[in-house]
Amino acid sequence: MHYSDFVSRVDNRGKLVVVEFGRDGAVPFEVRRIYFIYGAGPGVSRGFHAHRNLEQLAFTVSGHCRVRLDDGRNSEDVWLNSPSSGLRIEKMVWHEMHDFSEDCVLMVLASDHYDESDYIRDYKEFQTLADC
Ligand code: T46
Repeated sequence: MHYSDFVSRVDNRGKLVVVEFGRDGAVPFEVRRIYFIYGAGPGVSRGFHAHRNLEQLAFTVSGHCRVRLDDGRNSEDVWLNSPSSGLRIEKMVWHEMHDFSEDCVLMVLASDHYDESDYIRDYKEFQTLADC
């Protein structure tokens, strides 16, 4: 499991989280796209795919959700619940997002532009390509 911790400035006015690209190593790739997922709410699940080449870093700006990561051999569930800690979603890792809180805003930094051909949305195909 790979997390990137962002610099967090805390004082009596609240918290300020800094994500600086290409400086502190917290984002281990060049960011070419940012997207947000929100309004998912309880009972909704998303994802269910792997990426052939895309590298991503996901964190919750607010709320929480559970992410299942599966490399074809092992799977692990982790909770995303902090704006100051990003979860690395590496290429060729099957991922699913579950248990969104109603206030969840999931922000994802991605290493490339949107390209549907980069998605593997069939689990059996993923397992074959992951050489399991
Ligand atoms: C991922 C997880 C964490 C676009 O047109 N542009 C975009 O940049 C993205 C991300 C999506 N879309 C379109 C494709 C679909 O028609 O938006 C629609 C919903 O996308 P999708 O069903 O793939 O959403 P999720 O939540 O299942 O997956 C998303 C990302 O697509 C994916 O790359 O890793 O979040």
